[in-house]
Amino acid sequence: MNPVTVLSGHRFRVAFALAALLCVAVIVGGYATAESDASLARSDSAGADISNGTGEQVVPPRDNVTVVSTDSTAFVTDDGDGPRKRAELVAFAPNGSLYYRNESHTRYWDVDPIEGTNATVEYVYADHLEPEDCNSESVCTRNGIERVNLTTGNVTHIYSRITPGKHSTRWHDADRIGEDRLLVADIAQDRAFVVNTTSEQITWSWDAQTDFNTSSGGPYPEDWTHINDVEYVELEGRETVMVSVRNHDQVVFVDMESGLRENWTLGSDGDHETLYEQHNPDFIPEARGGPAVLVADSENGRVVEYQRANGSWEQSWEWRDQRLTWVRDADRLPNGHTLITDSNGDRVLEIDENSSVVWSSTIGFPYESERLGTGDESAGGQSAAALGLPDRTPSAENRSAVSDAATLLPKPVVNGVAYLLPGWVGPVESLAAVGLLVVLALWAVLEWRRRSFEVHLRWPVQIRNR
Ligand SMILES: [Ca+2]
Ligand SMILES: [Ca+2]
Ligand SMILES: [Ca+2]
Ligand SMILES: [Ca+2]
Repeated sequence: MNPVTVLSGHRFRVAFALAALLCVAVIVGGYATAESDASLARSDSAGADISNGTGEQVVPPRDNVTVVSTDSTAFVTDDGDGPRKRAELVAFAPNGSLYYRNESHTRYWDVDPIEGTNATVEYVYADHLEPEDCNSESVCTRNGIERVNLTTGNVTHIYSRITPGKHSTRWHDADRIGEDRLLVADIAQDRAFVVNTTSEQITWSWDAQTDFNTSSGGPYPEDWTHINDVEYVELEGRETVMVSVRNHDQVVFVDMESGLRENWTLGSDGDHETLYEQHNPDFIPEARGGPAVLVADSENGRVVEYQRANGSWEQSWEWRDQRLTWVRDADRLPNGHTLITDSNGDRVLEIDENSSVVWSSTIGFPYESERLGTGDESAGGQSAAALGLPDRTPSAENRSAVSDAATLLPKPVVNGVAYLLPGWVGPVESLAAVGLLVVLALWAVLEWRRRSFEVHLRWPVQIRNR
């Protein structure tokens, strides 16, 4: 077709303006709905009465204390008003009131109950520091592990180290494996290590470069492996560390003496059918119906479980609903329920053995959650195969055309946009935001081409007039 026909007149402008308006309408509609939804005004406890469980109810009641660490989308340590702007460590009492709250750190990550205590946990935090506190010309991050008695509020320092920069250098997980031994997922240096917290000496480590090429995974060195979780497991009687190598879409098993056990690796780089930039895999041993691994399969927007059968991993369970977006934790509880942390869905929920939701709380940008009294992560739970858990995926009639369209976009794009935008922005609003950007960009390009075409038409005239 002649470009003049395509570009002439204002018809294309009307079409672009309508498309842009439609996108804006979806975004505004999403905001208005969220504003009118009182539950989205947060269980986030700002201003709530903190009186160890005797204050007003902020989440639905549930047995035992539930501890939630939350992430933050603030890129600097400044204060913000939005629930996703501020990271916090919160605990809810069985009656749904606030049991504990602290927001003194920039970010909160993995939180673990301490064995033999009622309500004491250890958690990983990150503090963004200014150059003057870093002895450097650029910013840095203090990554640390602290212990808190949620009842008394007494906080104890366990261990911390400073890493340069802030993006992709913040440790996400540490697991206690002895009286003075911590196993750390060192995202900054692409390794897992064990540190003696008394001597502060590193007694064991595994560097991902031992087994992975730097051309694999994410961009090296800025965010190569994104090792975000470690777990000490006994595999066939041998001391083993299970490592979540997020940017390689895999969970690996490292024998603490002989190194990587390749035939146990779950997933492979770029095989997004199996895992897609996962978080927080939990190992369920043979004694509890495994070997199985329960994983928050983040970019795939699902919780998934794999069962070891005949020397390989086979999918044994899958759970997702319309809202689940960028899930980052799932714990199998001793009663067969699963506690799920829906990060971009701003929610922590519990599903029962029929895969039905039995408890759900709206919480701004949670990273991980623990139900006290049920053991660390999935330590007391059985495998999906042993429990016969039914899969749950949204049926076609429960899906909208817009959310189906959202699934066609690259998942990291949708989740990335949702990560950057406020809490009321879900997949639909993210799609509209991306659509708006595309429409405006295309419009600009066409306007520019049209203008250069007109200039091109005028040139011969100008030359003739010389
Ligand atoms: Ca941990
Ligand atoms: Ca862990
Ligand atoms: Ca877990
Ligand atoms: Ca957990």
